[in-house]
Amino acid sequence: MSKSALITGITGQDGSYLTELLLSKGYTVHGLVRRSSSFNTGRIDHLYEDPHEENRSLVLHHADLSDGVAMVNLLRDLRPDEVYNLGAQSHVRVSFDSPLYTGDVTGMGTLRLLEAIRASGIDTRIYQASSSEMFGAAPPPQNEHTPFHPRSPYGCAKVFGYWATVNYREAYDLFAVNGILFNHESPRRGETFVTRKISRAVARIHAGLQDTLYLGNLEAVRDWGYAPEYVEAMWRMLQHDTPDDYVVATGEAGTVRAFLTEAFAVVGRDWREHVEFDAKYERPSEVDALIGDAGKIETVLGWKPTVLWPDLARLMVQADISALEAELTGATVRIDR
Ligand code: NAP
Ligand code: G4F
Repeated sequence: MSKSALITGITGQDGSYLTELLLSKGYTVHGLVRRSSSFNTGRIDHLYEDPHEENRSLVLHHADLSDGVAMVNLLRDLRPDEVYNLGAQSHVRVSFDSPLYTGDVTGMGTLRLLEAIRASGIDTRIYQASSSEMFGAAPPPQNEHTPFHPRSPYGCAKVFGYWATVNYREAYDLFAVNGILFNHESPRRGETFVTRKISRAVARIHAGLQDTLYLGNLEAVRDWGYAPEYVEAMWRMLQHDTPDDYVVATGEAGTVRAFLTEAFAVVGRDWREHVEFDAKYERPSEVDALIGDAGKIETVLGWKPTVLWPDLARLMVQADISALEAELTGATVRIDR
Protein backbone atom coordinates (compact mmCIF):
# COMPACT_ATOMS: atom_id res chain seq x y z
CA MET A 1 0.00 0.00 0.00
CA SER A 2 1.38 3.39 -0.93
CA LYS A 3 1.54 6.04 1.78
CA SER A 4 -0.49 9.22 1.90
CA ALA A 5 0.46 12.67 3.15
CA LEU A 6 -1.31 15.95 3.85
CA ILE A 7 0.70 19.12 3.24
CA THR A 8 -0.38 22.51 4.55
CA GLY A 9 1.36 25.30 2.62
CA ILE A 10 1.54 23.12 -0.51
CA THR A 11 1.46 26.22 -2.75
CA GLY A 12 4.61 27.68 -1.14
CA GLN A 13 8.27 27.16 -2.04
CA ASP A 14 8.81 24.15 0.23
CA GLY A 15 5.36 22.70 -0.38
CA SER A 16 6.03 22.48 -4.11
CA TYR A 17 9.39 20.70 -3.72
CA LEU A 18 8.04 18.37 -1.01
CA THR A 19 5.11 17.43 -3.26
CA GLU A 20 7.52 16.50 -6.05
CA LEU A 21 9.60 14.42 -3.63
CA LEU A 22 6.63 12.54 -2.16
CA LEU A 23 5.06 11.89 -5.58
CA SER A 24 8.40 10.50 -6.77
CA LYS A 25 8.28 8.09 -3.80
CA GLY A 26 4.80 6.88 -4.75
CA TYR A 27 2.79 8.80 -2.14
CA THR A 28 -0.72 10.07 -2.62
CA VAL A 29 -0.40 13.75 -1.73
CA HIS A 30 -3.23 15.88 -0.36
CA GLY A 31 -2.65 19.62 -0.27
CA LEU A 32 -4.40 22.28 1.76
CA VAL A 33 -4.96 25.37 -0.38
CA ARG A 34 -6.44 28.58 0.95
CA ARG A 35 -9.12 30.35 -1.01
CA SER A 36 -7.84 33.30 -3.00
CA SER A 37 -9.50 35.53 -5.58
CA SER A 38 -6.72 34.84 -8.08
CA PHE A 39 -4.82 31.62 -8.75
CA ASN A 40 -2.22 30.83 -6.08
CA THR A 41 -1.10 27.43 -7.36
CA GLY A 42 1.64 28.57 -9.80
CA ARG A 43 4.36 26.52 -8.07
CA ILE A 44 2.43 23.25 -8.38
CA ASP A 45 0.53 23.76 -11.64
CA HIS A 46 2.92 21.40 -13.43
CA LEU A 47 1.78 18.64 -11.02
CA TYR A 48 -1.96 19.35 -11.28
CA GLU A 49 -4.34 16.48 -11.96
CA ASP A 50 -7.90 17.05 -13.13
CA PRO A 51 -10.44 16.41 -10.32
CA HIS A 52 -12.43 14.18 -12.69
CA GLU A 53 -9.57 11.73 -13.12
CA GLU A 54 -9.71 8.56 -11.05
CA ASN A 55 -6.91 7.47 -8.71
CA ARG A 56 -5.26 10.85 -8.58
CA SER A 57 -1.94 11.05 -6.74
CA LEU A 58 -2.30 14.79 -6.05
CA VAL A 59 -5.54 16.11 -4.56
CA LEU A 60 -6.08 19.71 -3.45
CA HIS A 61 -8.54 20.75 -0.73
CA HIS A 62 -9.71 24.23 0.22
CA ALA A 63 -9.08 24.99 3.89
CA ASP A 64 -7.26 27.48 6.09
CA LEU A 65 -5.08 27.17 9.18
CA SER A 66 -7.42 29.60 10.92
CA ASP A 67 -10.29 27.08 10.60
CA GLY A 68 -9.81 24.27 13.13
CA VAL A 69 -13.09 22.52 12.30
CA ALA A 70 -12.16 22.26 8.63
CA MET A 71 -8.90 20.61 9.64
CA VAL A 72 -10.60 18.06 11.91
CA ASN A 73 -12.98 17.15 9.08
CA LEU A 74 -10.19 16.90 6.54
CA LEU A 75 -7.98 14.73 8.74
CA ARG A 76 -10.86 12.44 9.75
CA ASP A 77 -11.78 11.92 6.08
CA LEU A 78 -8.27 11.55 4.65
CA ARG A 79 -6.51 9.72 7.52
CA PRO A 80 -3.05 10.52 6.05
CA ASP A 81 0.01 8.57 7.19
CA GLU A 82 2.02 11.79 7.40
CA VAL A 83 1.18 15.48 7.90
CA TYR A 84 3.61 18.26 6.96
CA ASN A 85 2.68 21.62 8.48
CA LEU A 86 4.37 24.10 6.14
CA GLY A 87 1.57 26.68 6.05
CA ALA A 88 2.40 30.03 7.65
CA GLN A 89 2.52 33.78 7.27
CA SER A 90 6.24 33.32 6.74
CA HIS A 91 7.55 36.84 6.10
CA VAL A 92 9.44 38.29 9.10
CA ARG A 93 9.11 41.97 8.12
CA VAL A 94 5.40 41.56 7.39
CA SER A 95 4.91 39.97 10.83
CA PHE A 96 5.66 43.38 12.40
CA ASP A 97 2.81 44.89 10.34
CA SER A 98 0.39 41.99 10.97
CA PRO A 99 1.47 40.57 14.34
CA LEU A 100 -1.89 39.18 15.45
CA TYR A 101 -2.62 37.56 12.08
CA THR A 102 0.87 36.03 12.11
CA GLY A 103 0.39 34.79 15.67
CA ASP A 104 -2.95 33.27 14.70
CA VAL A 105 -1.89 31.47 11.51
CA THR A 106 1.76 30.67 12.22
CA GLY A 107 1.40 29.95 15.96
CA MET A 108 -2.20 29.01 16.75
CA GLY A 109 -2.56 27.36 13.34
CA THR A 110 -0.01 24.77 14.46
CA LEU A 111 -1.93 24.10 17.66
CA ARG A 112 -5.19 23.81 15.70
CA LEU A 113 -3.61 21.20 13.47
CA LEU A 114 -2.15 19.23 16.39
CA GLU A 115 -5.49 19.32 18.18
CA ALA A 116 -7.28 18.30 14.97
CA ILE A 117 -5.04 15.21 14.81
CA ARG A 118 -5.81 14.38 18.44
CA ALA A 119 -9.54 15.07 18.12
CA SER A 120 -9.94 13.03 14.94
CA GLY A 121 -8.22 10.09 16.63
CA ILE A 122 -6.14 9.18 13.59
CA ASP A 123 -2.77 7.46 13.67
CA THR A 124 -0.38 9.81 11.84
CA ARG A 125 3.03 11.44 12.04
CA ILE A 126 3.43 15.23 11.91
CA TYR A 127 6.30 17.45 10.80
CA GLN A 128 6.29 21.04 12.10
CA ALA A 129 8.14 23.68 10.06
CA SER A 130 10.06 25.36 12.86
CA SER A 131 12.59 28.05 12.07
CA SER A 132 16.06 29.34 12.91
CA GLU A 133 14.28 32.67 13.40
CA MET A 134 13.39 31.25 16.86
CA PHE A 135 17.07 31.65 17.86
CA GLY A 136 16.91 35.36 17.06
CA ALA A 137 19.45 37.12 19.26
CA ALA A 138 21.20 33.93 20.45
CA PRO A 139 24.79 34.03 19.13
CA PRO A 140 25.89 31.52 16.47
CA PRO A 141 26.53 28.71 15.86
CA GLN A 142 23.03 27.60 16.84
CA ASN A 143 22.03 23.96 17.41
CA GLU A 144 19.22 21.98 19.09
CA HIS A 145 20.44 23.09 22.56
CA THR A 146 20.62 26.83 21.83
CA PRO A 147 18.04 28.81 23.87
CA PHE A 148 15.41 30.64 21.85
CA HIS A 149 15.36 34.45 21.82
CA PRO A 150 12.96 35.45 19.02
CA ARG A 151 13.13 38.97 17.61
CA SER A 152 9.86 39.23 15.65
CA PRO A 153 6.19 38.33 15.99
CA TYR A 154 6.93 35.60 13.42
CA GLY A 155 9.75 34.22 15.58
CA CYS A 156 7.50 34.29 18.67
CA ALA A 157 4.73 32.46 16.79
CA LYS A 158 7.21 29.79 15.64
CA VAL A 159 8.44 29.31 19.24
CA PHE A 160 4.81 28.70 20.26
CA GLY A 161 4.39 26.18 17.43
CA TYR A 162 7.65 24.46 18.40
CA TRP A 163 6.61 23.95 22.02
CA ALA A 164 3.07 22.94 21.10
CA THR A 165 4.61 20.21 18.91
CA VAL A 166 6.90 19.03 21.74
CA ASN A 167 3.96 19.12 24.16
CA TYR A 168 1.71 16.93 21.95
CA ARG A 169 4.59 14.47 21.61
CA GLU A 170 5.03 14.29 25.39
CA ALA A 171 1.36 14.50 26.42
CA TYR A 172 -0.28 12.28 23.78
CA ASP A 173 2.63 10.18 22.51
CA LEU A 174 2.11 11.70 19.06
CA PHE A 175 4.88 11.13 16.50
CA ALA A 176 5.57 14.86 16.19
CA VAL A 177 8.87 16.41 15.08
CA ASN A 178 10.29 19.89 14.68
CA GLY A 179 12.61 20.64 11.79
CA ILE A 180 14.46 23.80 12.79
CA LEU A 181 15.35 24.93 9.30
CA PHE A 182 17.75 27.75 8.55
CA ASN A 183 17.05 29.98 5.54
CA HIS A 184 16.65 27.98 2.35
CA GLU A 185 16.13 29.41 -1.09
CA SER A 186 15.58 28.46 -4.71
CA PRO A 187 14.25 29.87 -7.99
CA ARG A 188 10.80 29.30 -6.44
CA ARG A 189 11.52 31.50 -3.40
CA GLY A 190 8.92 34.22 -2.76
CA GLU A 191 9.87 37.42 -4.61
CA THR A 192 10.01 39.59 -1.45
CA PHE A 193 12.62 37.54 0.45
CA VAL A 194 16.04 39.10 0.08
CA THR A 195 17.79 36.45 -2.06
CA ARG A 196 15.04 36.27 -4.67
CA LYS A 197 14.55 40.03 -4.59
CA ILE A 198 18.25 40.31 -5.48
CA SER A 199 18.30 37.56 -8.14
CA ARG A 200 15.23 39.00 -9.91
CA ALA A 201 16.68 42.50 -9.80
CA VAL A 202 19.99 41.33 -11.28
CA ALA A 203 18.12 39.69 -14.16
CA ARG A 204 16.02 42.82 -14.77
CA ILE A 205 19.03 45.18 -14.53
CA HIS A 206 20.93 42.94 -16.95
CA ALA A 207 17.99 43.13 -19.38
CA GLY A 208 17.79 46.93 -19.06
CA LEU A 209 14.36 46.85 -17.39
CA GLN A 210 15.45 48.25 -14.02
CA ASP A 211 18.32 50.31 -12.72
CA THR A 212 17.95 50.53 -8.94
CA LEU A 213 17.36 47.94 -6.23
CA TYR A 214 16.18 49.23 -2.82
CA LEU A 215 17.24 47.18 0.20
CA GLY A 216 17.45 47.46 4.00
CA ASN A 217 20.16 46.04 6.28
CA LEU A 218 23.08 44.59 4.29
CA GLU A 219 25.07 43.42 7.32
CA ALA A 220 22.76 40.58 8.43
CA VAL A 221 24.42 37.15 8.26
CA ARG A 222 22.41 34.18 7.00
CA ASP A 223 23.12 30.49 6.44
CA TRP A 224 21.34 30.00 3.11
CA GLY A 225 20.75 26.45 1.84
CA TYR A 226 18.99 24.98 -1.18
CA ALA A 227 15.28 24.23 -0.65
CA PRO A 228 15.05 20.90 -2.59
CA GLU A 229 17.70 19.43 -0.27
CA TYR A 230 15.85 20.69 2.81
CA VAL A 231 12.54 18.96 1.97
CA GLU A 232 14.46 15.66 1.85
CA ALA A 233 15.47 16.37 5.48
CA MET A 234 11.79 16.87 6.43
CA TRP A 235 10.85 13.51 4.93
CA ARG A 236 13.73 11.71 6.64
CA MET A 237 12.61 13.00 10.05
CA LEU A 238 9.22 11.30 9.64
CA GLN A 239 10.78 7.98 8.49
CA HIS A 240 12.95 7.57 11.61
CA ASP A 241 11.87 5.13 14.32
CA THR A 242 11.57 7.81 17.02
CA PRO A 243 10.30 11.40 16.89
CA ASP A 244 12.87 14.11 17.61
CA ASP A 245 13.83 17.70 16.71
CA TYR A 246 16.63 18.58 14.26
CA VAL A 247 18.50 21.66 13.05
CA VAL A 248 18.83 21.75 9.24
CA ALA A 249 21.55 24.09 7.93
CA THR A 250 24.69 24.24 5.83
CA GLY A 251 27.00 25.73 8.49
CA GLU A 252 28.27 28.25 5.90
CA ALA A 253 26.98 31.81 6.04
CA GLY A 254 27.44 35.18 4.38
CA THR A 255 26.15 38.73 4.72
CA VAL A 256 23.44 40.14 2.47
CA ARG A 257 26.24 42.34 1.09
CA ALA A 258 28.28 39.24 0.15
CA PHE A 259 25.23 37.64 -1.50
CA LEU A 260 24.82 40.85 -3.54
CA THR A 261 28.45 40.72 -4.66
CA GLU A 262 28.12 37.10 -5.78
CA ALA A 263 24.79 37.69 -7.56
CA PHE A 264 25.86 40.81 -9.48
CA ALA A 265 29.13 39.12 -10.48
CA VAL A 266 27.10 36.67 -12.60
CA VAL A 267 26.37 39.53 -15.03
CA GLY A 268 29.74 41.22 -14.53
CA ARG A 269 28.36 44.21 -12.62
CA ASP A 270 29.20 46.04 -9.39
CA TRP A 271 26.17 46.04 -7.04
CA ARG A 272 27.26 49.40 -5.55
CA GLU A 273 26.19 51.12 -8.77
CA HIS A 274 22.63 49.82 -8.43
CA VAL A 275 21.70 49.34 -4.75
CA GLU A 276 20.16 52.06 -2.59
CA PHE A 277 19.07 51.98 1.03
CA ASP A 278 15.40 52.19 1.99
CA ALA A 279 14.58 52.21 5.71
CA LYS A 280 11.21 50.61 5.11
CA TYR A 281 12.96 47.27 4.59
CA GLU A 282 14.59 47.38 8.02
CA ARG A 283 12.98 45.53 10.94
CA PRO A 284 12.17 47.12 14.35
CA SER A 285 14.42 44.41 15.82
CA GLU A 286 16.83 42.51 13.59
CA VAL A 287 18.31 39.01 13.75
CA ASP A 288 22.01 39.73 13.19
CA ALA A 289 23.49 36.30 12.57
CA LEU A 290 22.15 32.81 11.95
CA ILE A 291 24.69 30.03 11.33
CA GLY A 292 23.52 26.49 11.96
CA ASP A 293 25.24 23.44 13.36
CA ALA A 294 23.51 20.50 11.66
CA GLY A 295 25.72 17.81 13.17
CA LYS A 296 22.82 15.92 14.75
CA ILE A 297 20.82 15.32 11.56
CA GLU A 298 23.96 14.25 9.71
CA THR A 299 24.82 11.72 12.43
CA VAL A 300 21.31 10.38 13.10
CA LEU A 301 19.59 10.62 9.72
CA GLY A 302 22.57 10.81 7.35
CA TRP A 303 21.40 14.12 5.83
CA LYS A 304 24.06 16.47 4.48
CA PRO A 305 23.66 19.54 2.22
CA THR A 306 25.70 19.91 -0.97
CA VAL A 307 24.74 23.40 -2.23
CA LEU A 308 26.30 26.34 -0.35
CA TRP A 309 25.17 29.96 -0.64
CA PRO A 310 27.61 31.25 -3.34
CA ASP A 311 26.46 28.48 -5.72
CA LEU A 312 22.88 29.18 -4.71
CA ALA A 313 23.28 32.88 -5.59
CA ARG A 314 24.57 31.96 -9.06
CA LEU A 315 21.90 29.31 -9.60
CA MET A 316 19.11 31.74 -8.66
CA VAL A 317 20.40 34.56 -10.88
CA GLN A 318 20.78 32.20 -13.84
CA ALA A 319 17.24 30.87 -13.31
CA ASP A 320 15.80 34.40 -13.19
CA ILE A 321 17.70 35.41 -16.32
CA SER A 322 16.30 32.37 -18.17
CA ALA A 323 12.77 33.01 -16.87
CA LEU A 324 12.90 36.66 -17.91
CA GLU A 325 14.25 35.83 -21.37
CA ALA A 326 11.44 33.32 -21.83
CA GLU A 327 8.88 35.88 -20.65
CA LEU A 328 10.23 38.55 -23.01
CA THR A 329 10.13 36.21 -26.00
CA GLY A 330 6.62 35.04 -25.14
CA ALA A 331 7.67 31.48 -24.33
CA THR A 332 5.93 29.57 -21.55
CA VAL A 333 7.75 30.03 -18.26
CA ARG A 334 7.99 27.07 -15.92
CA ILE A 335 9.81 27.23 -12.61
CA ASP A 336 11.07 23.69 -12.60
CA ARG A 337 14.35 23.90 -10.66
P1 NAP B 1 6.11 30.25 1.72
O1 NAP B 1 6.66 30.09 0.35
O2 NAP B 1 5.79 31.61 2.24
O3 NAP B 1 4.77 29.36 1.78
C1 NAP B 1 3.86 29.49 2.85
C2 NAP B 1 2.64 28.64 2.55
O4 NAP B 1 1.68 28.83 3.61
C3 NAP B 1 1.92 29.02 1.25
O5 NAP B 1 1.43 27.85 0.64
C4 NAP B 1 0.76 29.87 1.75
O6 NAP B 1 -0.33 29.92 0.87
C5 NAP B 1 0.41 29.09 3.02
N1 NAP B 1 -0.43 29.86 3.94
C6 NAP B 1 -0.29 31.15 4.33
N2 NAP B 1 -1.29 31.49 5.16
C7 NAP B 1 -2.08 30.40 5.29
C8 NAP B 1 -3.29 30.14 5.97
N3 NAP B 1 -3.89 31.08 6.72
N4 NAP B 1 -3.84 28.90 5.89
C9 NAP B 1 -3.24 27.95 5.12
N5 NAP B 1 -2.10 28.14 4.43
C10 NAP B 1 -1.54 29.36 4.51
O7 NAP B 1 7.04 29.55 2.80
P2 NAP B 1 8.23 28.47 2.58
O8 NAP B 1 9.49 29.21 2.36
O9 NAP B 1 7.78 27.44 1.63
O10 NAP B 1 8.34 27.87 4.05
C11 NAP B 1 7.54 26.75 4.44
C12 NAP B 1 7.40 26.75 5.96
O11 NAP B 1 8.70 26.67 6.55
C13 NAP B 1 6.76 27.99 6.57
O12 NAP B 1 6.04 27.58 7.70
C14 NAP B 1 7.94 28.84 6.98
O13 NAP B 1 7.57 29.71 8.03
C15 NAP B 1 8.91 27.77 7.42
N6 NAP B 1 10.34 28.09 7.29
C16 NAP B 1 10.83 28.55 6.11
C17 NAP B 1 12.19 28.79 5.98
C18 NAP B 1 12.78 29.27 4.68
O14 NAP B 1 13.92 29.76 4.71
N7 NAP B 1 12.11 29.13 3.56
C19 NAP B 1 13.04 28.54 7.08
C20 NAP B 1 12.49 28.05 8.24
C21 NAP B 1 11.15 27.81 8.34
P3 NAP B 1 -0.39 30.99 -0.35
O15 NAP B 1 0.44 30.39 -1.45
O16 NAP B 1 -1.83 31.08 -0.66
O17 NAP B 1 0.21 32.27 0.16
O1 G4F C 1 15.10 37.07 3.18
P1 G4F C 1 14.62 37.56 4.47
O2 G4F C 1 13.31 38.29 4.48
O3 G4F C 1 14.60 36.29 5.43
P2 G4F C 1 14.52 36.14 7.02
O4 G4F C 1 14.01 37.37 7.68
O5 G4F C 1 15.85 35.64 7.47
O6 G4F C 1 13.40 35.01 7.18
C1 G4F C 1 13.41 33.85 6.37
O7 G4F C 1 14.18 32.85 6.99
C2 G4F C 1 13.63 32.36 8.23
C3 G4F C 1 14.61 31.30 8.76
O8 G4F C 1 15.60 31.91 9.54
C4 G4F C 1 12.27 31.77 7.96
F1 G4F C 1 11.77 31.22 9.09
C5 G4F C 1 11.35 32.85 7.43
O9 G4F C 1 10.08 32.29 7.13
C6 G4F C 1 11.95 33.41 6.15
O10 G4F C 1 11.93 32.41 5.17
O11 G4F C 1 15.70 38.53 5.14
C7 G4F C 1 17.04 38.11 5.33
C8 G4F C 1 17.87 39.30 5.79
C9 G4F C 1 17.27 40.05 6.98
O12 G4F C 1 18.25 40.30 7.92
C10 G4F C 1 16.75 41.34 6.40
O13 G4F C 1 16.77 42.45 7.30
O14 G4F C 1 17.93 40.25 4.73
C11 G4F C 1 17.74 41.55 5.27
N1 G4F C 1 17.24 42.42 4.21
C12 G4F C 1 17.89 43.55 3.75
N2 G4F C 1 17.14 44.15 2.82
C13 G4F C 1 16.08 42.32 3.55
C14 G4F C 1 16.02 43.41 2.66
N3 G4F C 1 15.10 41.38 3.61
C15 G4F C 1 14.03 41.53 2.77
N4 G4F C 1 13.06 40.60 2.81
N5 G4F C 1 13.93 42.58 1.91
C16 G4F C 1 14.89 43.56 1.80
O15 G4F C 1 14.77 44.51 1.04
